[in-house]
Amino acid sequence: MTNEQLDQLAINTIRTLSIDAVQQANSGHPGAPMALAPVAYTVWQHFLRFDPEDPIWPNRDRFVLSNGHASMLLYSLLHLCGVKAVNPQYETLGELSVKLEDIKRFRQLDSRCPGHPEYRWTSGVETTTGPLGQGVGNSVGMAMARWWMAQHFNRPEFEMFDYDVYVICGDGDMMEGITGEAASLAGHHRLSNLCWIYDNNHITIEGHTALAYSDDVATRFIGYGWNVTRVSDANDLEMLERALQVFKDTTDRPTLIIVDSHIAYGAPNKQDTSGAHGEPLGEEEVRLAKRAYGWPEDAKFLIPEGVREHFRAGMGERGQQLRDAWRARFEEYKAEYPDLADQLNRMMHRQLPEGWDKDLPSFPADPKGMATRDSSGRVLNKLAWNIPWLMGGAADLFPSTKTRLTFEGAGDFEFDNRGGRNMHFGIREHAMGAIVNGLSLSKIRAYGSTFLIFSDYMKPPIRLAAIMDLPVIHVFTHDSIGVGEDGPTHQPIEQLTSLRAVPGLITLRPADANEVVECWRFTMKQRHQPVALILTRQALPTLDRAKYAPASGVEKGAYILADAPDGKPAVLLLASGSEVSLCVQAYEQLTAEGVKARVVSMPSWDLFEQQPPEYRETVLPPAVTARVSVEQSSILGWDRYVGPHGRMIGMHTFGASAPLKEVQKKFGFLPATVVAAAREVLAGV
Ligand SMILES: Cc1ncc(C[n+]2csc(CCOP(=O)(O)OP(=O)(O)O)c2C)c(N)n1
Ligand SMILES: [Mg+2]
Repeated sequence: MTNEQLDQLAINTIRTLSIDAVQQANSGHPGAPMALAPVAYTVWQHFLRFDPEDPIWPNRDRFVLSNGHASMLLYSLLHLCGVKAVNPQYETLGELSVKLEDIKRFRQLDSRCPGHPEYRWTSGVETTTGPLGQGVGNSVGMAMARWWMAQHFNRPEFEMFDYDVYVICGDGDMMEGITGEAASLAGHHRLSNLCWIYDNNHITIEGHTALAYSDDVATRFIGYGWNVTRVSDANDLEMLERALQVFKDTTDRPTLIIVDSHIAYGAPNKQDTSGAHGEPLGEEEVRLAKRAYGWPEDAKFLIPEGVREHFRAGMGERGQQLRDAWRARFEEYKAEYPDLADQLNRMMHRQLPEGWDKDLPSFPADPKGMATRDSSGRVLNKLAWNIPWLMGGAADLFPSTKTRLTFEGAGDFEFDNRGGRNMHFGIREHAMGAIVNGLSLSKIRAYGSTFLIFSDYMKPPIRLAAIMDLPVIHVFTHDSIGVGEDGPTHQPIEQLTSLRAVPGLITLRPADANEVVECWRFTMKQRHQPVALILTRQALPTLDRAKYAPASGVEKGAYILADAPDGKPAVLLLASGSEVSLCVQAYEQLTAEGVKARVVSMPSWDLFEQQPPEYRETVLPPAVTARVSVEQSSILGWDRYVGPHGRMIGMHTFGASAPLKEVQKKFGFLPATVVAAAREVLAGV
């Protein structure tokens, strides 16, 4: 067989595997894989620097399928290229990541081929995609990470990082707003290692894109500062190669390749229709499509002889050689730069350097205290000093979120300073979330920050970080009506509740500066869990830890901060964050009046729920049913802790624009209100 024939055979194998898997599952999207098989084939076989034997080799090129509904395209490639599985300990296993059996069980329980590609479930999948726009967003973070790592790790004679990022995306990605944000930032940073391939097929679910879309995409991207090129036929391998070579040769801008394709290419009745998007072709159409490809019509899941070997000889050989050379270079690097090599090793295993928590501040008692955003800024700066790969930024709110790294040499990440560690995401919260995920997928310990109210603008990537077990850090300040004058548009009500509802996301709302230290300490130790740190704008008293319990209780999610003298309280006061000191004031008054009260600081419901029942019952004794919760947030969920006899002091409406003190008075966040509520629940028992 000639090479051209082998190319065609491989492409048609991708197509037919995809068709058969979707047909067998009776669910899925056959059209895009059929159309894009030659595109993905060209990228993988001729350009991608990826070793199937070692899919986590740090300098591998990344491939992101942003149109995740075309998942069978990726699964077919992973199988045919023989990509090996990696376990959670980052060890490569002998077995295939995607077995033919998995493809036959596409979209079935426990198959490595779920409906949409899932990072950490299927080795070789670089990020979880499906929610359109997220993959392209992630890719910008991956591309940025390469530049930072190159700047940090490369040395003369030792080019440790020079990887590229390839993305396939569709009309859906192009329409989503996040894509504009991400492309704008990528253009600004001149990320020349980033290549998006746009499947311009004019079809989405409802039909022709003309129903809702008439952008001039090329002009749009030229405006973003991208290099734009076109391939007018997705089946033209030569032109595809040429376009990809243009990308390789472009050193000052990211590249967009607009590829005109025919969804469900080869299916005589479904080609170019939305009917090929969301449902199987149907037995008869499958037969006709196979006939069009010159394929045996009745064969199912057929992998002709020579196809696997063809991939092996192409991308497999190239990847293995590059990876082996990199590993050998790394051995020399280790001898020459042992510190850097150690950093790289730890980073890739999501470990921390020795002494990562040295010199963390400890804050003396202070009734005036400070805002938790301020203590957080101080802790973060120490941590970042100790951990070279801890970095991130803000969505144009550095002065407010206090997340800027201010020590000498921290610098701003810019196209002419790729070693900078402060990232200016601009006013692009949604892209910031996706980019932080991309940085984290590249093993940078990344954070993003904005006002808590704008977490709503980046909810999808917050959720995806949790799905992917990424240890990203979200710093959300201005956490309540305590914001004051900015008013109801800027005062979060339901945001805290909604973050608490995300499975796997740990929400921490510290009560004072020393709890902030412990929250950060806890956060840094996470290897596979995202954390949201919820911080105040307004000053909070720094509690006297000689008098009250130490802040290390934070790690348990909730702890007894102040207790009845005999340890047998009649009433429990529960609060998080800024309302803890309010409860302490009420506690002091109640104690002076002879009422046996306990204050429980609850920075994290999530962590508290992970404690054994004995601990939880020690903190919240079931016999004590007189309980009051206090939080400047929606009360939703607090009933779980205060029970049917308790009282919840919280927000039932939006806030109001006024100075802090007046807002707190209007909504009842005063010691007197808490004391009165405590007396009421005690009387009711
Ligand atoms: C954020 C988001 N909104 C909606 C969907 C549902 N959805 C999945 S695919 C799709 C249409 C995508 O069209 P296109 O990207 O052109 O893919 P094609 O049909 O051409 O393969 C939609 C609306 C989604 N996955 N993500
Ligand atoms: Mg489309």
